[in-house]
Amino acid sequence: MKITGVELRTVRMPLVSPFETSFGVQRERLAVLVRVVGTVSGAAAGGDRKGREVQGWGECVAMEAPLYNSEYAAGSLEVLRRYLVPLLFREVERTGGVTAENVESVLAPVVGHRMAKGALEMAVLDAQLRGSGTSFASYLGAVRDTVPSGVSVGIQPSVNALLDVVGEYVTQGYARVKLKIRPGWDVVPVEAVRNRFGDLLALQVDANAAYSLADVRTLARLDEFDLLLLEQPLARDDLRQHAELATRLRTPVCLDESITSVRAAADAIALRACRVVNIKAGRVGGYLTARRVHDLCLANGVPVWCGGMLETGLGRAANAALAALPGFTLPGDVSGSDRFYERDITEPIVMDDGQVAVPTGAGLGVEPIKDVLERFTVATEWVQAD
Ligand code: SMG
Ligand code: MG
Repeated sequence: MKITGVELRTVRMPLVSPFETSFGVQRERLAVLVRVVGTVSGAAAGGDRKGREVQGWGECVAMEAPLYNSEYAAGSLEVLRRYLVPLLFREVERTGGVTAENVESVLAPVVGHRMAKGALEMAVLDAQLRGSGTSFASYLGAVRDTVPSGVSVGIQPSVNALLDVVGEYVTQGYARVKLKIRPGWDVVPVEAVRNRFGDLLALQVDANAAYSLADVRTLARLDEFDLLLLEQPLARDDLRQHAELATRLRTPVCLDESITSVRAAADAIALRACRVVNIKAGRVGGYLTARRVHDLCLANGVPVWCGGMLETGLGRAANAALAALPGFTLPGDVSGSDRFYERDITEPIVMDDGQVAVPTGAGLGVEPIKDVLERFTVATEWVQAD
C-alpha cells in the first residue's frame, strides 16, 4: 500500500479498579494509537487500478512510565513521529509502497522501540487486510474460533480482598486465574486462593522480575500449590539465572519480559531458562514476529500463551486472533474489555463461558467508536507524507 499519512493519537482511559503489580499501581491506561491511511491498488484492491483508500489501526502497548520495560508512551510517540513514520514514508517514496511483511526491515535501522514498531506494523497490517477482506486470524493461521480467557489479578490490600476479587472472576467463568506476586505477597495469598477455590482452579503467578536467586527457598514453597507456571521471577536480562532457578523448582518457569525477539526465545529454550513462553506482540515488535516466536516454540515443544498489556479493544481483538494459533495451548491474558474498562473504545470484547470469540471481520474485525474515541482522546497529531 501507499501511505498518505499517519495519525498518532493518545488516549487516557480510566481503569475500573487500580491494577497493582510488583512495580507499581496503575489507575488509568494511557495508550498511543496509530491510524495509517493510504491506498491499495491491483489485486489487494480487488483489481481496482486507481487505488482504493484504506485505513488501519495499531495500538502501542508501552505503558505511561518505563516500569514494565524501558519503553513508555511519550517516548513511543516521539520515536514514531520523528523516526519510524518518516522511515516508512521514505520507503513508499523509494519503492512505491510498503507491505506489513516489510515494515520490520524498513524500521530495522532504529534500535529497540519494539512496542512503537509493533504498533506501526499492526496498523499497516490492519489496513492491508481490510483492503483484501482478510481477518487477522486467518492471516496469522488461527485454528480456533474462540480462545480460553484468563484473567490477571493485581496485588490486593489484603488476602480477604484478594479472595473476594478472585471469587468474582471465578463466578464470571474465567478459565484461568493469574495472581501478581512480589516479595511479601506470595506464599500466603497463593495458599489462600488455592485453599478457597480448590485444586481444579487453573492458577499461575507473575512476579514481573521482582525476585533474585537468593529467594529460591520462598519460590520453591510455591511448588506445593500446583501452579501452571511461575512467570518472570528474575531480572529480564538474566537467562542464566532463570536456568539455574528452573533446576530448583517443580513449578515450570515461564518468561515474559525476557523474550524480546525470536533470538531471545531461541536462547531461553536452548539454555533451559524456561519451559513456557508468554508471547506479547508489542514486546517482540509486532504480530508477525510474535507468530515467528510461536512457530519456534511449537517446533521445540514449548507451550505458549498470549500475554496482555491492558489493551483497548483494538489490541485485544488482535490478541484473540494470535491466541487462536495452534501452539497457544494455555489460556492467555485475553480477558473481556470489562476486566479493565467500563467503556472500551471499540465494541466490547466479551468473555462468555470462559471463552473470547476470535473476530472474523476484515483486519482486526473491530473499529473505534467515534464519539467514545474522542471522549478518551487527550492528543492527536497528523503526520503527512510529503
Ligand atoms: O491485559 O490482562 C491484561 C494484563 C495482563 O498482567 C498482565 N500484564 O506482566 O504480564 C504482565 C502484565 C504487564 C502489564 S502490568 C501493568
Ligand atoms: Mg508478565
